[in-house]
Amino acid sequence: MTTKLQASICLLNDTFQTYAKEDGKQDTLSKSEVKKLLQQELPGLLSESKDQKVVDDLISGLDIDKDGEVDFIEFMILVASLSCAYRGQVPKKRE
Ligand SMILES: [Ca+2]
Repeated sequence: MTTKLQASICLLNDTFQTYAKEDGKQDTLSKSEVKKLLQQELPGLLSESKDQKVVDDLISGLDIDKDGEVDFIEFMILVASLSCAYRGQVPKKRE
């Protein structure tokens, strides 16, 4: 039997994989792949901002190590942040 949490983890992996593989590089999302993923899977996130610069900044912000791609860990940081925001919780700043 698969639990709901296990199914959720599989879905997160599948979602990342679906968009990451579009350009042939399976382990990372390019900027355009990130944009497509956000538009299709989190439509509210981008539609709230009509300002292209805000959208670009959001996508750039996901690329924490600034290598020009969003890897699975960077994607999961977005998912974790959104999950916390959904609960109305802001992660504590670590010293
Ligand atoms: Ca990166």
